[in-house]
Amino acid sequence: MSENTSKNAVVTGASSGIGAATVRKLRADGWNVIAVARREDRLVQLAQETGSVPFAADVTSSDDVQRLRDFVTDTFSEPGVDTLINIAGGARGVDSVATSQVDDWEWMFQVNVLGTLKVTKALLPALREHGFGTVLNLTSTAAYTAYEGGSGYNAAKFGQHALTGALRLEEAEHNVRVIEVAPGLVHTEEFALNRLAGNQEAAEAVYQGVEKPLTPEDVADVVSYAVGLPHHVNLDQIIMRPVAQAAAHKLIRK
Ligand code: 8X3
Repeated sequence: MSENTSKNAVVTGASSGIGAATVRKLRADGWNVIAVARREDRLVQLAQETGSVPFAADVTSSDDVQRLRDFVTDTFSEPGVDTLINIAGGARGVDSVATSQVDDWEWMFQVNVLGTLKVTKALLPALREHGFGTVLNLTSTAAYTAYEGGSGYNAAKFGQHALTGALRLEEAEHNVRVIEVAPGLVHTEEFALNRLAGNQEAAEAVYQGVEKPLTPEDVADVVSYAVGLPHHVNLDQIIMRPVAQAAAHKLIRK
C-alpha cells in the first residue's frame, strides 16, 4: 500500500477548549475537518474562522451519531475519512465515593466512555475501508492514577483508556492505528467550571498559583503531531503534563 495522502478528520468536542484548538491547528496544517459538538453557534463561528465544516451532534445520542456517520460519508467522498479524534468528554463533581452523585457518574460514563464508543463504532467501517485509519482518543492522566475526589472521573477515564487499548489490538490488522493522548492539568475556559457546577471562584482556584498549566493549544500541538506522523508510526500513549505537575498529587503552586 502506498502512504496515506488524504487528510480528512472528524473532531468531536469541538465547541471549546482542546477540541476547538485541535480544529484550529489541523486546519492550519491543511486538514479537512468536520467539527462536531452540541453547540451549533460555536461551531458556526469556528467554521467562519477556520473553514472547518460544522456538524451539531450529541455524541451520547445514538440517533445523532447515525446522522454524523451519514454526513461524514457524504462530505468526505473518496477516499473517505481517515482520522477520528474523540475529544468530547469532561468531569462532573469532586465528591468522594461516599458522597458521590450517581447522576454525575452516569453523565461522565455517557460522554467519556459511551460517546467515544458510539462515534468510533459508527466510523470504524469507513476508517478500515480507507486503508490508513487513525483513531485518537483524548483521555487524561486521571485514566492512570486515581485521586481523592476523582473517583467518578477516574472510573470513566480508566474505562475510556481500556477501550482505547483493546481497540488498538483489534484494529491493527485493519491498518487502523489507535493513539491515546492523556493530558494532566490543562487550563481551559470550561473544564473546571463544568466540573464545579459553574462556580467560577472554585474553578479559578484549581489553577491558582500554578505558573504554567498546559493550554489547549499545547495539547492540540501534540494531537496534530501524532496524527500527522507517517501512518506506520503509532504513538500508543502520550502522557503530557505541565512541569509544575510532576504527578497527580504533586502540583507546585507559587
Ligand atoms: C484533567 C486532569 O488532573 O483534573 O483531565 O484529573 S485532572
